[in-house]
Amino acid sequence: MKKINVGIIGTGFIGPTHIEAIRRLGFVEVLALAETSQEAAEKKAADLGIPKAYGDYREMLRDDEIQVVHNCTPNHVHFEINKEIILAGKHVLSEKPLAMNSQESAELLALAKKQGIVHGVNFNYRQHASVQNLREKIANGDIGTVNLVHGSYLQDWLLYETDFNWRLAPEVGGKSRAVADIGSHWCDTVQFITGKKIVEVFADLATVIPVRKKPKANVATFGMQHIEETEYEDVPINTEDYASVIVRFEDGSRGVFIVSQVSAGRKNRLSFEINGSKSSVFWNQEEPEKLWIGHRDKPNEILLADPALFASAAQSAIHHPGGHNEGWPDALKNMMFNFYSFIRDGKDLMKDKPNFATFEDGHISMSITDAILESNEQQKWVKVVQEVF
Ligand code: SOE
Repeated sequence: MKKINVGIIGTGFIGPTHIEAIRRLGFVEVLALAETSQEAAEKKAADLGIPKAYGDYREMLRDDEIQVVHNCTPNHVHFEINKEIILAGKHVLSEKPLAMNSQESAELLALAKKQGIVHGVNFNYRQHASVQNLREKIANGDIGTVNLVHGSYLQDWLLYETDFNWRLAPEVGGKSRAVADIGSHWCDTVQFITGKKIVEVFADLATVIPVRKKPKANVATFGMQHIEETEYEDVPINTEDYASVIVRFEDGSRGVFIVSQVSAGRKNRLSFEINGSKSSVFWNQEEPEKLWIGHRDKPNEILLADPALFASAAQSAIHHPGGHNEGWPDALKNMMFNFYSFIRDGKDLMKDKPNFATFEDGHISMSITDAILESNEQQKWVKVVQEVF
């Protein structure tokens, strides 16, 4: 079988993780990458063992051998590049956020539908085996009616004033930082699991570190910089380190979450508890194999991920017998498998249901982020504009 050929734009923190996940599939080839200069592209291509290197992504979009393009660039260029990928007639897998606001994401969704290409957005946390299994459990009524959904997404890689990254600057990262960057994952994951949309929000955002010391050199996402080793300048920060958000779901059920990138010891802790009318569940991305199940009338349980104990619809998300741990890279591989098998099998997003997040989900996510920003500014409840084009 001829492999599906892929080109990757952007090779910072996330691009190489896409490449690794794709390589585990076997039926997809990373044929090319694009960087901001020919020199940088050639160096990365040599490091990562990729045949073609482009110093201009537009040239890569003209390469007829490439069928799918991944947009792994910084947020401020997502919109423009996604648009060009779609107009070039390639399938697209974009990093979130899809664009800088929901007007732009609506435009992308409409364009992607018009062009009839396959579009995906990398909401990878819904691809954890335990998350897929939990969705089935909830759909089967195992925990009863979902009444409450609460949790947080906490990180510590921006804890110190000397921590700096392009995500902090609104002109590059976007007007919202912690909410768009990680709150978006929380919302996508809980909406996926419960099957319910967030329709209204009330938000309080804060910039815990209002002035940061920006190193003269670039620092990669999750990169550490030690102040004594570098020159820096003081930079005022206008994007949020922290948010607390109260949410209402479409069926009237309630929830609340906080996001923070300044919580020492929390590396990438997306967690949620769901309280149903029969029982509760709790899951934490830092220990993705464990699902806590809480009862009122009998002892609580821990379900360790195991194919023998999973719902049949979640079997394809788990690849090893229980105790052979799967984690973040495996969830990303599941994302890639679901996206690429959809393309390989000639499926069509207008007819077939995908098991991955599409630009529709990316647009919903942008609408929630916009509503959160508006709520924070106006200190009132704001409805999420949910129309899908
Ligand atoms: C940085 O906060 C980041 O890399 C996010 O951008 C990702 O979406 C998340 O998966 C991990 O943290």
